Amino acid sequence: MKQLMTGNEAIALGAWEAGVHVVAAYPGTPSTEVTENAAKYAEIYAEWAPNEKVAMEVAIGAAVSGGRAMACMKHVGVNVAMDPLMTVAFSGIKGGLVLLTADDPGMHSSQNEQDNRRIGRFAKIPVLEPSDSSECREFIKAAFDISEAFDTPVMLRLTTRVAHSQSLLEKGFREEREIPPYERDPQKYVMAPANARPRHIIAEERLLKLKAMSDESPLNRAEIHDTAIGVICSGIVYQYVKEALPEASVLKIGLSNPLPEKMIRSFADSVRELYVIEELDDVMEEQIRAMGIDAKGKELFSYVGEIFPETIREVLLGEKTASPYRYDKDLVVRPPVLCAGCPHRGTFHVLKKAKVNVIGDIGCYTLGAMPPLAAVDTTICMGAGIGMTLGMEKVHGKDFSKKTVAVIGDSTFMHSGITGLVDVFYNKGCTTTIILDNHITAMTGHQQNPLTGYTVKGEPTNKVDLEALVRGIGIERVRVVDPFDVKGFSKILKEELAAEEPSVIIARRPCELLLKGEKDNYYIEAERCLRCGKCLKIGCPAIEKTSSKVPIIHGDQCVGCGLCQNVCGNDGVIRKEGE
Ligand SMILES: Cc1ncc(C[n+]2csc(CCOP(=O)(O)OP(=O)(O)O)c2C)c(N)n1
Repeated sequence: MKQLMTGNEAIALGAWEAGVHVVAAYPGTPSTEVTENAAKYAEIYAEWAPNEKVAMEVAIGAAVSGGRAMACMKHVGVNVAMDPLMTVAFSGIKGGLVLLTADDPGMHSSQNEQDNRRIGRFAKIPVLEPSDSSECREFIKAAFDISEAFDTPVMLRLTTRVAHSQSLLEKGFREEREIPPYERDPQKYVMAPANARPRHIIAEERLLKLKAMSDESPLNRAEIHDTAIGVICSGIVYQYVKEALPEASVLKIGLSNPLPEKMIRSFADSVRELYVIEELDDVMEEQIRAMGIDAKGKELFSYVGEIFPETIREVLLGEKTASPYRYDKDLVVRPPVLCAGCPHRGTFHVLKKAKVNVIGDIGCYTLGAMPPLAAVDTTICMGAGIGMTLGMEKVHGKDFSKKTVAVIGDSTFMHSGITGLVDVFYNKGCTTTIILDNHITAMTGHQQNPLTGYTVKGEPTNKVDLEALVRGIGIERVRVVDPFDVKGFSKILKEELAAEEPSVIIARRPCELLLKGEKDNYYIEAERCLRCGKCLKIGCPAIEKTSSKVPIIHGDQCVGCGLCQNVCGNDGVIRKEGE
């Protein structure tokens, strides 16, 4: 029976059908659902690793010992996994190894946009780019086959639109694969210089063989129609080209590294005007021009953001059509906000009141940068905040640290915050780090992490003891606070900022969406309201400013967290009796 599936669901299905044994990942939009869906198959061992590097290493171990394995991550996750990736690209594997990268042109939910096809080329490994869900499922199988045939890790690159859009496909059967007994092969896998040098030569030779294969591969195909315009494209752009230019000839590239040179030459010869249309970087165009082929690309299309069918029609045919994807004129702008009842709101209220510099990190708490809280100074990448705070201290002195905090979520701390804290301790910083422990990886949709006590399959597991971990590093000043206890938190913050030693404050309260809190608990009494606007300054979406200056608490949104009552200067916020 045919069913609609997202690209991410289709990857999980294809991997299951391909007999994959291990899927290791760290969440990150738009890749997360691959692992969540893979975890539903009993035959697959799936895990959330603490970060992408570890996920990659788990997958490498599984593949080097003969299993089929996949590591999944968003584009920036590959930056974290690059170290093992660059060397396993030399050593090769035994069972198939696929690195799934989900890139995010347009930065729908990312801190940057980067074209990971470049990383595939840099690592000298094959890169496959499906253009819909059905291809996601077919390409993942092809990726495992190529991986084993050429003894190489393979990158499967999705973009947001392929990962999250749906198309029809039919579920097949799993091809069970026997796991061979483990065999030692230190010459291949101990990448000391003497062994790594010959492996580099092998990797270069492999690339030549892959190039020859690319020219024969059904993953690449020429669709010759009207030869006035010929377009070379890959991934989702193929769908856009078909929609925008149904008559044009198209060279659809499914295996984009290494490119099929012969195929490209013959396609170029058969069309009058040749265009290379690609989102983000000119990865194919650069190589095609280096072949001496005259093609137009980035002089017409941007290096920035997504390309749409309308863009293609406008650029190539001069037809201006309203893009259905640009909503700016028709819709009210709704900036992202922390949810009603979000524990992070309490933390940022306290930090704002204390007038401290907040060196932030990535998670829901990045939204503490939005007005009216506007409390966060920096957000660079996961885990960056603690090290950055130490760097600032080393430039501006200890007094600077006494009015500065690093703020990091529980999942992010486990991902890449621990080593920053080790640096603070080792190099005698006095930074105060606030770990926002909301018991979940909230931003990407509630994934488990090493502090939650559950696996990706929802099974109970070992739970890292956060306080013991921090103390184990050597931090002696460890305090736990409730982020909604404004007075208590403010007092502890003052004490820890004043300390000459490094300290950690754990702001602990579960994500409101885990609690599914009670509704409609509070209201504002006009007689007691000072009309001071303090309750509005916490930026709760349940509280609305009114013309009478007495704000209203919307019962359908209030979850009864009580933070507005804590910040009210005159007991004007009242809890409803009997609820
Ligand atoms: C290297 C990298 N991997 C993954 C992501 C996606 N991502 C952003 S923040 C985050 C974790 C947020 O969880 P946590 O730190 O617990 O904060 P919360 O959202 O729960 O407040 C993830 C997975 C990313 N931006 N960068």
